[in-house]
Amino acid sequence: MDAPWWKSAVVYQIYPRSFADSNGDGVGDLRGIIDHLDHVAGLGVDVLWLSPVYRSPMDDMGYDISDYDDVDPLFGTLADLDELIAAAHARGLKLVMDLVVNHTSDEHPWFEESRDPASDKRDWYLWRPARAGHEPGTPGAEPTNWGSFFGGSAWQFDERSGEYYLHLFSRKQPDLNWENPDVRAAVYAMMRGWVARGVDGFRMDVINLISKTYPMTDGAVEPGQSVSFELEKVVNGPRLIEFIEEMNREVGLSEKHLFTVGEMVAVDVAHARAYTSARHPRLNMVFTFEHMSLDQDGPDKFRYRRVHLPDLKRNLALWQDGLAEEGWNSLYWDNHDQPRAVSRFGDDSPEHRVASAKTLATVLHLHRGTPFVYQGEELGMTNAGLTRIEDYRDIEALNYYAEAVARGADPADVLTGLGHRSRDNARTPVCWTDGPNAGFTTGTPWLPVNGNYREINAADQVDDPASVYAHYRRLIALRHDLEVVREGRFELLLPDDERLWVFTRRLGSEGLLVVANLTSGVVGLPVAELPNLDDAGLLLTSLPRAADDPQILEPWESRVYAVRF
Ligand code: TEU
Repeated sequence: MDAPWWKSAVVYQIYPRSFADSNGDGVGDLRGIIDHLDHVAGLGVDVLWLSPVYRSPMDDMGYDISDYDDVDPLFGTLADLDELIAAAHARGLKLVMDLVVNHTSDEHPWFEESRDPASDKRDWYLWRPARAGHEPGTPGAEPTNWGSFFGGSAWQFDERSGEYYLHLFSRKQPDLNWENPDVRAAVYAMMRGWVARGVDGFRMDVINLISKTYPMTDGAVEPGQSVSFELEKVVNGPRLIEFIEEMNREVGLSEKHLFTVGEMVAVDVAHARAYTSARHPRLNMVFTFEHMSLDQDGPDKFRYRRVHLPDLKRNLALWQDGLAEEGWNSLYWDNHDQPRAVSRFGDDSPEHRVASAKTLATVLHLHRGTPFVYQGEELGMTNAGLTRIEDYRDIEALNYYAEAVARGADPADVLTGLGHRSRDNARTPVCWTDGPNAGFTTGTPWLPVNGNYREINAADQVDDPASVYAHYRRLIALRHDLEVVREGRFELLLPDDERLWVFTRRLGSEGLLVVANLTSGVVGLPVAELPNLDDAGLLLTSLPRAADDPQILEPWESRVYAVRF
């Protein structure tokens, strides 16, 4: 049987708010995407994933949806979306929508009805009375001690009925009750509508939170915290697989060869194998967070430390091995929730920025799985460089700052943490040109344009064979051209080396050797420990020319060789 199409695909993520603004209101929109589609198609990617463009009060920048069937006027109209779908298809690109169905906005009509205890939608959300023996609405009366991902309790008191509703994210994102079959039917009907409109699949937001574990009970509280973040209480609930299979069947996801990636918090390799096994009609792949937490210093998300390279290499290798026989990996460094990889794992100084962006791309794209490229990553865009709290827009960052400062933290320290790890790092506008506002908007950008846009912009890179953009194009072409990139067995070499990232891919007697220097200094290659390089063919290098001495790697240099085993 032929491998499914998505196993050779590369996905490009668009965060519409920050991609390109066509009407001067400072916010990116659908027409802006249509205008810049050739930039994306030019990379050679196969799939576009659009972060949410549905109607939304934008409390969480569109991940709080008040109408699943319409486009928010900020982004344009349904007709614009139809045009984008057609324009993408005309270029051979598939288009995947974000599916945010763990929660809705509190301004969704379903929730507005649900607020009325007598309504037949009351049970569409998770309403609970106050903790026994407590006065409703008073501190400590929350039904459980769970914390929200965005700070504070995960329960919001509603005066009218004297009950609380669950919101694992902001209080404007109430969780849906997936136990209720009417909720599930409404979600599947909505999905079928989008498929009929021409979309080619879904990226499923926090999909492993939809099945809750009942009864809901208190979780463990870490020292220094007032609420519980015991994720096991809220992830991978007992009906998750049933719901995913039901969704697959009801929408025809597998049957229609649609693309599915499930974002999954706190998922391990064994879970991922079960969710993505080809033996069942579930999901094509999942996003894991494990490699994204290795540079977090302790339990506080905003405490950054430089990653220990062996940890990062080993984690990716663990997933490669774990899903080698069954299941499938997604591969990503950047998305709209993560700081920029070149700043966190690379070296974003002017001297090493280009080389480190290329080398991070090389190692990731030569793993087995489906690579995701987040807008601006293909240009080597860096962290935002925001230094004032007034410049942040993300609810997570703003809530964290307010809470930390109220607790007595030094505001300067808090800003340092946000500077490393906040989600706004990846949300600054795409830099298109070295002109005003980097060509993103003629108005005032909703989030400041990165100060280095004169050095890092698309106009400079698209036709420059030495650019980060050109390097991504070559990596994507290599995946399309070579079966060994798609299917070859992965083996990590020199796992303990703190400077080099070295691995092989192997398909029969054919193979690849990838060698990469993950430091800003020169490093010698321990050739005696590697496959024979004498008759190896150099397929790709991060340098503009072949190396003078093959046994030496320049700072952040990487090479891909064709080798025979
Ligand atoms: O993110 C889920 C998620 O858990 C994280 O990536 C989140 O950003 C982080 O844990 C907060 O500390 C998804 C979306 O990608 C994100 O943008 C949304 O805010 C979130 O779900 C809620 O819909």
